[in-house]
Amino acid sequence: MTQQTVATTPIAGQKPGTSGLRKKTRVFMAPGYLENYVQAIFDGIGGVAGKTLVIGGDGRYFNETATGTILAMAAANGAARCIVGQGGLLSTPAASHLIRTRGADGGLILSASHNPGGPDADFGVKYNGPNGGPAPEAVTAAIHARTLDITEYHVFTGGAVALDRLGQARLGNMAVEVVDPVADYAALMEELFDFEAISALLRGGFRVRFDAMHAVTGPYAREILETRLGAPAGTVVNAVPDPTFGGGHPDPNPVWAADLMARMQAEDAPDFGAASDGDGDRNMILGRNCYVGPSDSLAVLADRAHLAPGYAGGLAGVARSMPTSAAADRVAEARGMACYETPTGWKFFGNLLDAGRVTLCGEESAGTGSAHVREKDGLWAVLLWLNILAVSGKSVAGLMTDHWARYGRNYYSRHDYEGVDSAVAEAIMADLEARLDDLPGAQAAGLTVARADVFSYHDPVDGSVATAQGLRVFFEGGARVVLRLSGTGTEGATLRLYLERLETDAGALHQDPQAALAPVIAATEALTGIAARTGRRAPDVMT
Ligand code: VG1
Ligand code: CO
Repeated sequence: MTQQTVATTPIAGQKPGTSGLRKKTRVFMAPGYLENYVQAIFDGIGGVAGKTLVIGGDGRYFNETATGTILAMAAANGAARCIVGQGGLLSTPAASHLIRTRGADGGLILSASHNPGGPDADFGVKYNGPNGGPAPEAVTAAIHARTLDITEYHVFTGGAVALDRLGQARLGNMAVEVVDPVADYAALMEELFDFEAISALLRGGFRVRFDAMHAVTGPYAREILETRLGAPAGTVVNAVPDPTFGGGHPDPNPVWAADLMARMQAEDAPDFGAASDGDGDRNMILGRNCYVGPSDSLAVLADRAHLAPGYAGGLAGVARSMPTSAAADRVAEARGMACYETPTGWKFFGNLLDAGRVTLCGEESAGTGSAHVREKDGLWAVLLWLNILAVSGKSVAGLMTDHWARYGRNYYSRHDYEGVDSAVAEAIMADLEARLDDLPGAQAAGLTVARADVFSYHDPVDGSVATAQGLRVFFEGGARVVLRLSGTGTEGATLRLYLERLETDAGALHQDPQAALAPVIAATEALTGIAARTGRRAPDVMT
């Protein structure tokens, strides 16, 4: 017997969140747990018999073992072929590209993204469909439904594939192709960007520091920035994927990339700094003494993407998640482009991209991407920035100053309260939601509420509706706050506040965002009592 069918029973809590299923690594490692969920995915998508799947992950602890298990299960479930990154590695955008370019039926990506890795940290599994994008809501609902009535899973036991060896192999009747995780992705980047211009910039002494945060983008950034574009060796730091990401959070924000932040403020700071997350889909952009907020980054890229060859024909439109600032909307309006507002999570951009309605998408959570794949893409954003800097001849700070002078500045910050008692977090949300209809006209710390609602999204392409996507309070004068609970955490609840205020007075464009947002922050506290109810004096993370 080279194949086993193992009896299993539904396991509580296998409900995919914003981006696949995330749990503590030890939960995934418990006997039969990963298998139970992977079989639910296979069953939920109508089986994998005869199908081609792409498989890979961000290199975190348990990645390689899980890759082997998934291959064995794909073989036992009759898949025709699996394309897997060498060593089980694939960044999320590279996996998306491989699904598309190889015409695969879908893929499984092993990652908990920016969450830490290790036996006591986090692991995750997400399923992407044939367009290369995260499974839409209807598919995750089918997968979840299957987790509730699953009775058995199938696994091939007649051998394993050496994941370190490039080339063709077999697992029972299934073909396995172990590919270089970087090659196809790097070729795509060469098509989209002006490598000659970027290379001339880098050889001309423009200094870059890219922090891969011990995660999956190390090999990608080394190949593209150092080998193909000629940046000096050492431009990419923390470049070797490590199962525990060096013990840190591979989260490109000012808190977790503090070392890069400090270097970009030093006297001999490089001209450009960037970082990416665990699975390579997020990005942080920095200039000397200049942090570019993700919402602003989306707006600048939307304004100037045409400077890169892949976007020379202009953009069909731009989409942003609802909590992302409206900076991109102002660019879209000025340039006569379509503009869409979607719920949090990349899956909601898929239909707009597939229908050709938008070319660029972004989220305030450090995600930017385009129609080149169906995921957000950290290195892509870095290369588009470098392309724009090379062609415009400006500094990062210079581009931001120009941008705000032209469009005004959407002061923006996200405040996260992490590991909050779930009941407390849910009560804060429920209490505010119950009062939304009464809020218009109410005073809060000197601001007046103009309107308040629960965001729901009507997909203009397939007509599907997503409800309960966050609470919004708009104030007179244009400021707003959004509240929502995270769908990617593994412990307690994470309460997110998204704060925004537009400033068009040229004399007031260079304040610290926290100071500029102080009235909105005070009004939010007055409306919700978060500090008192959580016992926290300040948010855990401010971006
Ligand atoms: C977070 C972000 C969201 C992002 C998601 C997945 O979700 O807010 O914008 O799409 O992570 O990103 P939540 O539900 O925790 O707010 V990644 O880089 O984790 O795939
Ligand atoms: Co990620």
